[in-house]
Amino acid sequence: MWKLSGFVRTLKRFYSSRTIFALSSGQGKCGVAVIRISGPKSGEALKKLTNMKNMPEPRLANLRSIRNPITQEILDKGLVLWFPGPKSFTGEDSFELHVHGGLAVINSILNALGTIDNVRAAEAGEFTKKAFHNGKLDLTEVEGLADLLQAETEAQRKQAFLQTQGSLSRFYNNWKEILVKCVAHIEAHIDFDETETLDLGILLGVARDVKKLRDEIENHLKDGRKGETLRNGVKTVILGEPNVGKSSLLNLLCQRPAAIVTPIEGTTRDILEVTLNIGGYPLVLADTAGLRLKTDDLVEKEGIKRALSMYEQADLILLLTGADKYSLWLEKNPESTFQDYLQNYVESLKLSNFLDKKNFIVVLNKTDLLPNFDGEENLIPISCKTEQGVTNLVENITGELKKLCGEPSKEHPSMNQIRHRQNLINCLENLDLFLKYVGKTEDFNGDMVLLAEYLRKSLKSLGKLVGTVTNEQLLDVIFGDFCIGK
Ligand SMILES: Nc1nc2c(ncn2[C@@H]2O[C@H](COP(=O)(O)OP(=O)(O)O)[C@@H](O)[C@H]2O)c(=O)[nH]1
Ligand SMILES: [Mg+2]
Repeated sequence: MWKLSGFVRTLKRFYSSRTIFALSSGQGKCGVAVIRISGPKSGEALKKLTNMKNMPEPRLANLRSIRNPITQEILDKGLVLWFPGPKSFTGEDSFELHVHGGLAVINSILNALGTIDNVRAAEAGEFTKKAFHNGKLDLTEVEGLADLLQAETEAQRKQAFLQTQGSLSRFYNNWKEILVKCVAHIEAHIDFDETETLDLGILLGVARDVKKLRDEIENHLKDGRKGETLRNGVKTVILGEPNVGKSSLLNLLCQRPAAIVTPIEGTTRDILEVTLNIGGYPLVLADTAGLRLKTDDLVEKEGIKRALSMYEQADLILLLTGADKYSLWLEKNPESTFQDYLQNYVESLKLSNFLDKKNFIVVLNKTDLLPNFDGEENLIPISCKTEQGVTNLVENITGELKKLCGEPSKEHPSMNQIRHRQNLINCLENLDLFLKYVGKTEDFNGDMVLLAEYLRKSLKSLGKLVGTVTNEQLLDVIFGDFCIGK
């Protein structure tokens, strides 16, 4: 055990010994650029760049000339902000320069910083890595920060922001504390109770806590689909027979002619994907080849195969049909309902078990061709041509997205990465092994050492989740997601 903490200490020393700098604002010309410096040499670097005798007041902006420390040439005039550790993002001494955002200005200042001994350019995510090693952020908060930088919609921003504020980490640390107590109770028993009879009361209490915890984790895992779906975007596929207006609908929803629309059947072959923001939720919308059974065209056949495979993977399905086709069918089958038509339609498209799927919206397009259409339950009438009904469709899609992604909240944060899922499943498995081994607690006479081992393994999974148990490979993956300067 202490070998590991020795390793962590070495790592910490390694990371905190370096002083790094980077452009933290975006690349390219801009009004103001922010350059960040962090590490033990920060104070010295600041003095060298500004010729200040004393350190400026912490966290207050100072307007200063910024110089090349060797030539003393003034490179720009800008704001200097001094953040002495530990009250800084990284937990170390650090400062920011807010300078003019021209490329030559930025380069001259980065070059000037590079002339200072033991100060070097940062790698991607290195500032955040320092913050992690200095205990400013745990691993789920680091991931939240990476997601916050990537977030494209309001709901994603909310989930990521809450995570940076410790919504998940509070959850997991609370579970960790419960488990630590359970382990302590069992281990105390092993240490002191070798000869005496087992205190069943203690074991009963621990088993009860473990049972409650495993149920909570199981619930959290179920709910986690929502967080994952929100983080990755809701995979949505438009399906239907050829020429019902699938590509027209995609174009309408993304407000640009992304897909080719023609009256020729079989126009769309490849899957065409666009990412949209609908009601603050991320929608990854796929247009597909029209489903028809009889085609000799090899390319179209492959397109249909791909459409059917999207059908299997999608979170949400928009099933499209045409008002012209529906009215023809009504003429032939005057007694039937839309439900009958739908049944027949999905069978003819070979969409197996469609009506058993939970998340689909049936859309009747081209209602402009059917002026007397009264509407039906469970179907959204639209016309891509006149745009009638599209607002209603978007509202319905938003409703589905809310169901699929949930509404991020501090009280019920959702796990949202495979890494979270794996560690929680490992934790759950060991808790279940514990409970199985305890069996009927009233007549337990098994091995306490083994029990403690199961709990310790679950605890280790939670440790991996928040980052108290870690390895460099995993950290490289997580911090590799950041850009330089963060
Ligand atoms: N009248 C009418 N025609 C439409 C409507 N939506 C699409 N179309 C036409 O139907 C044809 C097929 O459209 P397209 O989007 O390519 O269908 P897809 O094969 O399902 O992708 C094109 O000629 C479109 O202009 C609509 O709402 N009303
Ligand atoms: Mg098409």
